[in-house]
Amino acid sequence: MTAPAMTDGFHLVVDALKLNGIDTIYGVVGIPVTDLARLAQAEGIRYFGFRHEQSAGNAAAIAGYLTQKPGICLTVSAPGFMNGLVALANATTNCFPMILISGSSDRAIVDLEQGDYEELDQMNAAKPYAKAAYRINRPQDIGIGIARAIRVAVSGRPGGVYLDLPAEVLGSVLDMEIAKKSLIQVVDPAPRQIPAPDSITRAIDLLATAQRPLVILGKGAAYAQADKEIRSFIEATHIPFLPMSMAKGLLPDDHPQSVAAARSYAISRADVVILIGARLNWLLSHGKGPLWSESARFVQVDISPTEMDSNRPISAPVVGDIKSALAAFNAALKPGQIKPSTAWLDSITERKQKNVERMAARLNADPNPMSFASALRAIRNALAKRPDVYIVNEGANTLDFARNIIDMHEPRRRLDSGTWGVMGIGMGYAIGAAAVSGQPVVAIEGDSAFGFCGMEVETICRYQLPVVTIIFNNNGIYRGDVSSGVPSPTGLIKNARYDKIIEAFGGTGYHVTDTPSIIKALSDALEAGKPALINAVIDPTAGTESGHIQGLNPKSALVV
Ligand code: ADP
Ligand code: TPW
Ligand code: MG
Repeated sequence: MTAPAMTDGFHLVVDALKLNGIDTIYGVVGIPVTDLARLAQAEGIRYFGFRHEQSAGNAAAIAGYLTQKPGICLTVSAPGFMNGLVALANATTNCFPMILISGSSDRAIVDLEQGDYEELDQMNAAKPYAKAAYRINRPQDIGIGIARAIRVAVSGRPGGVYLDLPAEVLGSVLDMEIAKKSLIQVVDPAPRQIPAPDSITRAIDLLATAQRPLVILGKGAAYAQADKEIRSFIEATHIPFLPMSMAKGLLPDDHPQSVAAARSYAISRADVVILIGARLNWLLSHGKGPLWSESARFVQVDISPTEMDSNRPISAPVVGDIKSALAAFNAALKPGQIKPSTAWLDSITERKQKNVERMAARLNADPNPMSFASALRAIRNALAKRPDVYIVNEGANTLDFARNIIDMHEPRRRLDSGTWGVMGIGMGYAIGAAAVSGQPVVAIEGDSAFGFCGMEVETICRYQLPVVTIIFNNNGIYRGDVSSGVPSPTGLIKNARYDKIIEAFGGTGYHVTDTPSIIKALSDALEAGKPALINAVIDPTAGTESGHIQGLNPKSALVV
């Protein structure tokens, strides 16, 4: 009799991922996952090795956002896992589907705190920061563990899932026949969630009473890939729309119904607001005054039932997935049933014009050194014919100005600091976006923001990704140091040459001090389609403390 064919935990993890269509892993290797990454690569899964787990996790998260499939991040035990945990928590906060798979040390030793190599109770550490955290304790459970992780990550409100893989499980062997039967190919892991028909009627009835309706599109709407349904609802009803930062491009920013240029005017005067995949969190002032009117009433379309009434009463909750919900709206709408008043539409047009004219002076100025606005105008011009380019953006002033100045024309092309306003997502998001799309990426980075993830420039060069990083170099967090002497808490080194960093890895560096040079550098870099970094010198006095959210700094009653 011949011995039964055997397999092991390493093979089962790779088989389970492949069976579920997962084709890419972002990670940092070491004990006990090095062979797992090697095997995955040998079996045809793309592996991107990073310099820090946080960036690997950010790449996985944004890949999840762009593809509706969970992005996979692979880390080693304890410190590697902890480095990845920030990205997992950020993914959960932003509703991006990802799975952090981490190797872990010997359970028996970890649980008695006997001091193993890289000892940590990782599953319990991950729990508060993830949508779910699981541990696979036996090789025959690898299939079900991965199936559960995938389903949790993408169903309902997407989020981050932690999956703990003890070293022992990876090395365990299992009879091939038993192993084969243990794998699961998930069927319809993010099923449509069709809203109740009466919730659609209630919402349309409320919108039909509105004189001054407003649509707010959030990144949940972008994630849902319901671009056609959303556009036809907005165009059929003529309701003005406001995109949240990452929803820009869902309809083009130059669409006549966009009210981005009259944001506070529209928000403060709207009588019925329909939120589509956007939460009434700090980014929308919690739906409260002084920005919002006390009498405004809300329709909210969201997959998460408990999002309703979280900040303000929602008169017409529509719980379901956005694609199904918008299709239901479109099917139920009668022509002319929802009709914004002409006075409302005219007043918005007028306000938009005024604001655009007011902005024009700042935008058209060409100061030396460059301001945020002048540098961004140059970038906007260089990108004018490239709607395919992904924009990654972080910083304070760099983020606020870029969000307003760089128009988006395609859905899901703008990726930024998001719900947490977190710094350090830039290079990870850029790599993830380039990896899943194969399209060029331009990362517009504050000099401080870049510092959180800058070493990933080596990763970009190693994989020859078409990523152009532009550093808005104002010598600091918000502003540069004005005096010399002891560096201030916000100051960074003066006149740093970030362009030299990429040259160390064979990429192309540009050092630019005026707007024609930015346009040329960016156009050349995009044309080349190779890794490049543009060090753009910005007036160190141009920024403001905390950018547009200065008011969130606590103020002491003692300070006048
Ligand atoms: P923004 O920051 O752009 O305002 P948020 O991240 O606050 O957006 O809100 C996104 C919302 O979208 C979340 O409440 C989430 O539950 C919801 N969401 C995500 N995917 C879907 C979907 N497919 N259908 C419906 N709602 C979704
Ligand atoms: C993980 C706090 C918010 S914005 C910012 C920091 C450090 C950097 C702003 O400077 P930058 O941009 O990038 O040079 P600019 O154009 O204004 O000069 N740690 C984390 N996240 C956040 N948000 C911070 C710190 C912060
Ligand atoms: Mg700065």
